[in-house]
Amino acid sequence: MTGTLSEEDLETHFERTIARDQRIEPRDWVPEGYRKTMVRQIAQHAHSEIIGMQPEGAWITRAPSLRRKAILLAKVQDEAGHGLYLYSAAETLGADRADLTQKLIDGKQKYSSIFNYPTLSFADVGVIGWLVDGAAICNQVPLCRSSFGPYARAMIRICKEESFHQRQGYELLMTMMRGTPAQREMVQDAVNRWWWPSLMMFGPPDHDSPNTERSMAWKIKRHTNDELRQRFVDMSVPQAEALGVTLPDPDLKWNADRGHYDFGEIDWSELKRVISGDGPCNAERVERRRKAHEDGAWVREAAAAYAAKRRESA
Ligand code: BYC
Repeated sequence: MTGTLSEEDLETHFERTIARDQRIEPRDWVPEGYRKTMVRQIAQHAHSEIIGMQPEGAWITRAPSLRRKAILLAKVQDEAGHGLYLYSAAETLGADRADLTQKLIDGKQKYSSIFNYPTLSFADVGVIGWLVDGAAICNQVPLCRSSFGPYARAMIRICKEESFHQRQGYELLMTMMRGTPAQREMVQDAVNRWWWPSLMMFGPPDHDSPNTERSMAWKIKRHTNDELRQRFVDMSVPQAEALGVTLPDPDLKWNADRGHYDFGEIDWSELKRVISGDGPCNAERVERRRKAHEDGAWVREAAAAYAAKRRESA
């Protein structure tokens, strides 16, 4: 079918599909720029889910009760599942999973800046659930309407699981806030450390975001980085009040004219530093991923050998 159509016809068909708000599917012709952008975003997202297992995974052996351990194990396993759906979505665009993993390990592809910060106390597990998963939901709910079908569908399931993650984090923090003064201090300290990095998860400000315009035109992104960041701030302030913690921003205040909370200037040089590999835990995170990949080589080889044997005997 595509063989009989010119590149121009294919391009027109693609643009019309986007304009009608219909989904692009793996069988459809797409411009090379769209394919590259989608692979870039999906791969970064998949890498974030996989690397994102590390900061919380570090607390599985130190969880304070069997209940907390079971919850944390389930959550970290969910993140692995999200990574796997996303790598599968990238494969529908012709990307190769082994190649993507290699690019992550070689520092040629990015993952979310947020996972380059250390988890210093168990309160961090709660704050990651509340703020980091909360920011992820804010960013990802609109991606359920993203123009690329396999990505949008993966997002629906991921968002459902992220909602559970966010609630478990908030419930953990509520419990700690009802505890001793030392526990309340731990929560406040974790909020102080994670608030600003959570705002950075939404990416650079719109005037410094080279990909937004194109991705919005292709309906990959439905909102700009700043729009989603504002939504997250507006959502988080009443949640912080209900929890009884202070968000570490003296400029945070309701602006009746805008109908939004104003907030302080984000340290964009920190985001740049962390993205470029120089955050507090970048080297450790990538090294751990490299080792896990190498240690798992025998499993991949065994699975491939078994599949080949099955094919031969079929
Ligand atoms: N960190 O032009 P821009 C989770 C990069 S995991 C690192 O605005 P775009 C969870 C950006 O990629 C959820 N890099 O880009 C897991 C671009 O670089 P390149 C993770 C960042 O794509 C475990 C450059 O900066 N979520 O929830 O239009 C436990 C310029 O940016 C960051 C996703 O992956 C950053 N924060 O917009 C718990 C969401 N920000 O590639 C929880 C999917 C920007 O041009 N991704 N960069 O070299 C997106 O929605 C978009 O890609 C972004 C960036 C909003 C992140």
